[in-house]
Amino acid sequence: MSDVPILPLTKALTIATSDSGGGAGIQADLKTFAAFGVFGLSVVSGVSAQNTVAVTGLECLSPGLVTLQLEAVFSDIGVDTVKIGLLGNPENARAAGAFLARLSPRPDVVLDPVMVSASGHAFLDRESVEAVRELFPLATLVTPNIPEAEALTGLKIKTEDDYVRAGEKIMEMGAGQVLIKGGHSGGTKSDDLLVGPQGVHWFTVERVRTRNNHGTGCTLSSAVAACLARGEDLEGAVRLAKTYVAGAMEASVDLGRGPGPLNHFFPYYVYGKLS
Ligand code: PXL
Repeated sequence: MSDVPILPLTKALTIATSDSGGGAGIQADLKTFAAFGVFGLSVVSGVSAQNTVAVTGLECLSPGLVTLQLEAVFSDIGVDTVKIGLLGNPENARAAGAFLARLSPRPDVVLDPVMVSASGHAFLDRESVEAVRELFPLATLVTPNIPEAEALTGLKIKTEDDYVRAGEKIMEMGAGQVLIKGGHSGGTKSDDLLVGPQGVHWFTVERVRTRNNHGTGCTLSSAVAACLARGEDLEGAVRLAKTYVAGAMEASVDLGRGPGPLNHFFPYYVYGKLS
């Protein structure tokens, strides 16, 4: 008998955009699902031309094709959890929202309100941000970083109270729970705040000193979705996801001239020179 592990079959779906550089977007999401032993499904909303330095192009697929992909996946295969990443335009956000709103029962949805790439490219105009905000009532968890939470709420986030107020404001927009990610805060720790109906919970990990942060947000939200698919509760899923992202950053890859990608498979191998 082989000693390959046998896992219960769980399925996570990402609705997001392709990153030709392989570090963020759909590619990061599918790698993350695979690292957690969750079968990954993908509905592609758009295709970006990018590397570690810049985003040089982004085209969205039609909302009709987004809906057809969703129908194909849900009608035959089924989905335990959904992660929503960059949808790219209001039409595709509305198509995804309309489809998910009709599902009963609806799987848990982890929504990463992606606005800016690690290389500094602004992905969404005002109308697209508004369309993403309209998806919040469908989301079990929304995972903004500090600049995204500030853009969504109009608040400045500096103190612990600011985190709480921003999380509560995003819950008022309909999100089930909110994880404000402190990665942009500076300091030696990377503190995230989970705000939910039961109160707040801080998660702290030691900040990983690397400039390779391309795709960290995508990876965190996908890891939460994967852990939920495997039956973790939300707090447990966030804790495991944060530990996973820290490990993947420790093992990150010096690829390209800008911020490189994570090593999503660090539990299985790292890259280096053979001695
Ligand atoms: O990490 C945010 C993100 C999401 N989706 C795509 C991206 C990025 C960041 O670069 O490229 C396609």
